[in-house]
Amino acid sequence: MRVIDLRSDTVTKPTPAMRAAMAAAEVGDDVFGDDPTVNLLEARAAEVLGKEAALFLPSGTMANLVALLSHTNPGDEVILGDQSHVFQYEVGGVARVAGLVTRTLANRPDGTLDPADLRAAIRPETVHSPGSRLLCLENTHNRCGGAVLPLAAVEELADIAHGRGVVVHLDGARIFNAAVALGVPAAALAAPCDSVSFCFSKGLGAPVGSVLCGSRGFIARARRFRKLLGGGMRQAGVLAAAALYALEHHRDRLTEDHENARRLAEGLGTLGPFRPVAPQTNIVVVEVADGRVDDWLEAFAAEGVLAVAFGPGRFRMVTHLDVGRADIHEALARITRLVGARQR
Ligand code: TLP
Repeated sequence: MRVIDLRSDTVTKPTPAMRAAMAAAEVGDDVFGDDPTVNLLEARAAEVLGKEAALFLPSGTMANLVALLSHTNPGDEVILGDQSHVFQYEVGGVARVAGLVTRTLANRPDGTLDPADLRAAIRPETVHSPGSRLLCLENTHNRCGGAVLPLAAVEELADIAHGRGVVVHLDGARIFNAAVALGVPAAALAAPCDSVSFCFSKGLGAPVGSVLCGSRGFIARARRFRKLLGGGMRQAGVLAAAALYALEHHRDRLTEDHENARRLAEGLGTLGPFRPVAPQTNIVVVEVADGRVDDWLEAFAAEGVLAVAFGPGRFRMVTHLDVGRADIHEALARITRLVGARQR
């Protein structure tokens, strides 16, 4: 039985063409700045995101942590959404490693923050209080079901922050999903933000790697923090070649993932136990109206369909390069059979 793995878009395997690019990569010692393929990737990523410079990192988590470290001093305050990946899923590195005070604001269902909440939250450094130094946004927003933050919302929040001396980092792990969904260049979504990270290892389909983009001075600081965290890699061009291949060849096809997510949600919505949230991109969040999430996930897995629990009473399915339209039909057919058998 073919396993249809919808746990995340991180599960993709490199394609033959991507492996060929990896095998042919020119490499050098990247800590010495000598890896031509990493240098090319960083230049290209900075160009695509409209920033001065970029830094290749092993993961999205490290890219965000390096951004937090590079923008702040220990004891500063970072303002971020209560559903953000940095706050929910990065093992508290924001406090434990970066030494920051976290001020969470409620994410609205569309992944944005309320501008009034942001205005009220920003505080200056005084003899008593830590100063708000950094605002973190996320686009697309994972916990909000792959929601796309509209450009106007990002601009408004960034303007408020900048007006009060607060810098802005965008966790753009899936920024190209947002760009494709809105039909705008990723650089336009990054423009209001001082720094932006994005992942090659999600929708773009590379095996490893993320990049952090920003001003030259910021990236010079970030390079030291990457080394501090043990993220300075040596002949990393083998990985950068896969990332470069993904960046050049796998951006436009993200629309297919979005269509497949829509098909998946529509199909699941016809089945009694499930209430899918209409997806905007490649993430389908499903509320379970009948039965326990873990029981359903176990039953799906027994039929070769993998998904993950995603908060109380919810599971998540993510479409990606390694699941085609036929796989979505097949997954729906297997789940439909399961639901039928349970109702009998
Ligand atoms: N997200 C993973 C899990 O950690 C939940 C997933 O399967 O979606 N920012 C965002 C918005 C992310 O969704 C992720 C990964 C990261 C950062 C971290 O990237 P990695 O996994 O490369 O450290």
